[in-house]
Amino acid sequence: MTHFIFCRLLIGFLLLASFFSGTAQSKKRIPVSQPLISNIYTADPSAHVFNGKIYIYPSHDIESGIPENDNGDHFDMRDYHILSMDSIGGKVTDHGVALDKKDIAWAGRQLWAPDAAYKNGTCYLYFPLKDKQDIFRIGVATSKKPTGPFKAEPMPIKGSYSIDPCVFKDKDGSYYLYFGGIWGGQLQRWKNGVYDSTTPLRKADEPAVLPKIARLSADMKSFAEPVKEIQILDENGKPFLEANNGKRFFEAAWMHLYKGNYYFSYSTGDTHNICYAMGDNPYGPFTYKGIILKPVDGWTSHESIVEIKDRWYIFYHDVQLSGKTYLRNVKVTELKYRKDGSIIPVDAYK
Ligand code: FUB
Repeated sequence: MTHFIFCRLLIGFLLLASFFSGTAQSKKRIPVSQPLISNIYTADPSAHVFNGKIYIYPSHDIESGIPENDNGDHFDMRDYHILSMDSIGGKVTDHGVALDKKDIAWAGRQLWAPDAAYKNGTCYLYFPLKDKQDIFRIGVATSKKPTGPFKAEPMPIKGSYSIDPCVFKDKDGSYYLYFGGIWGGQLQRWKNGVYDSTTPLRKADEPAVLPKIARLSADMKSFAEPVKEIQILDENGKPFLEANNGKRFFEAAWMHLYKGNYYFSYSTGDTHNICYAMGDNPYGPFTYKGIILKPVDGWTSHESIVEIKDRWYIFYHDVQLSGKTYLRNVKVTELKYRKDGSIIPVDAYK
């Protein structure tokens, strides 16, 4: 009798388990795009067209074995690989290790989201990395080829801090570096150029922390001016408070020009949106306009937006290959604008 009851219970348990796993599967979202490569994990794709070819500068995710926390210690990346392709949908080439942490004199840990510019036959790779005091700085490395190998400058860019550099070439040929990220990106710990590791995150009723910008010098290796703050305003011209975490800046700055207007895009981090705000010059202020990319699978979201052969694309990442927040894969899908210049939000899943 006991055996009979045990068998009935076991069958019941198995039926319940299969019901719930079926439900979970039916909730799995169907991606609109596939990972660009699957031989390594990649994230934070900064895409550019240099001399008619598409280059992608991503983070290279690895299994570090470090437990996950809000500072992102588990994102302990150690090198960069550059990807290239001749056209969207074409073959993607992984060019191997382009820069290794062991070759950066000031390196502490964590090579996070990079970006690159190509000027007068030299490619400049901008990268965030913690120094030996565990403070994020931004370094620059150069190569004659967009795919590297890159040689890092002996010191980080003077006056640089935090993460997620985005290098932008303006209409007049000037280059600007946008940067910053809160939480693990440490931006909340900086005040007037001074770092304080004990500074807490902003409270809900305090103004949100803002991204930073500096024009680059002609040699692309230093700031040509003091770092400035970028204002992101709501539709009433008011800065966002920290409480408005569905719209305020978190990380992943990107700038692109469309029909003469400046589109500053970014991730809202803990609410997982990629948003944009518009302005009429590189410094802003920028007025919030809406969501570009709805939350993707995984915790982080990070975009780049680029025009390729008269069409616009958003490069992004999710965790389709691994299901793990820190082992991501880069993707691309088309981006469309309405006639009034607003962006039609992208859903990365059907
Ligand atoms: O890849 C590490 C960090 O995760 C990046 O710097 C952020 O933008 C987020 O994607």
